[in-house]
This record gives sequence, C-alpha cells and structure tokens, in this order.
Amino acid sequence: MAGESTGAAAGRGDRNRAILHGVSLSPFVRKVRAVLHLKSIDYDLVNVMPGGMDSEFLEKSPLSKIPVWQEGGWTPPDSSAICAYLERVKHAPALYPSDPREFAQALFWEKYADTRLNESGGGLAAFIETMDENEVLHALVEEDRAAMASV
Ligand SMILES: N[C@@H](CCC(=O)N[C@@H](CS)C(=O)NCC(=O)O)C(=O)O
Repeated sequence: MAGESTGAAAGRGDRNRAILHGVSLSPFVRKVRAVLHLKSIDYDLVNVMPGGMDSEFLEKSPLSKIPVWQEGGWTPPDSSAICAYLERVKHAPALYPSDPREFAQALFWEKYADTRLNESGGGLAAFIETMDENEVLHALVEEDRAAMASV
C-alpha cells in the first residue's frame, strides 16, 4: 500500500522505504502503482506534478518526466523500466508472460498503450471506463480519496 507525502516530508520518512515520485493523474504513474498494488510492494508516494519539477527531481529524471522510482540513492525513471525492474525483484504474481514470444507481444502492447493510445486520449478514456469495474484501479482510487481527505 502507498503512503502519501509531499517532497519535503519524504526526507523525514523511513529511508529504507521505496518512493514513487509522481501524481496519480498520470497514466504512467498509475501503471506503476497498479503493478506495486498487485505485487503487494510497500512504498511512499511523493507528489510531483509534471509542471512543478524542482532541480533535485530533474537530476533523477533526465527527460523531465514522472514517474521516478527511488530506493535510497538509486532513482530509475520511466514507467516501463520501473515495471520491468519490479517484475524481476518480485516475480509473483507474474505480470508479463514467461513465453518469449508472448513476452515480446506484451511489450508491444505496453508500448502501444504508452504511446499511440495515450496520445489519442484513449488511455485516459479506457481508465475512466474501467475505473469502477477494475478491482486494482478501484483500490488506487480509494487510496487517493483517503489521502485527499486527510489533506
Ligand atoms: N515514457 C515515460 C513517459 C512519462 C510521461 O510522459 N509522463 C508525463 C506525465 S503523464 C510527464 O511527466 N510529462 C512532463 C513533461 O513532458 O514535461 C514513462 O513511461 O514513464
């Protein structure tokens, strides 16, 4: 489950706990959060808005994009890189197929969703349509609501 904190508060938290930098409005952040949820990996969510990146964050994200994952001083950017890493460090439940050809196809569909579908606004539409039906996304929305209620 995600803890919620601001950038400033994050430095005071448990330094062993991983951090996801970004905001849930981003489909790329949501993709990583869905993987974290399905794999039951604990982390803190540090809110970074696309237009509000400070120099400290930009050092972690050379392409000026969210999300960025952080474990101590190790800060890989890019949702696909982060998801591939998480799949390797916590294999179960497996979210990518083990069959090499099916794996290649899954990577293509991930890229398709991240590029063409996202650019056309379809990613967001698909997200909104499935929001109430999809257990994982529903859990993330409930977490966001709870976090916002406490602000
Ligand atoms: N390929 C990147 C794309 C991430 C991305 O485009 N994030 C957007 C937010 S949805 C962003 O940070 N945009 C800020 C900008 O382009 O300045 C990934 O998968 O993480």
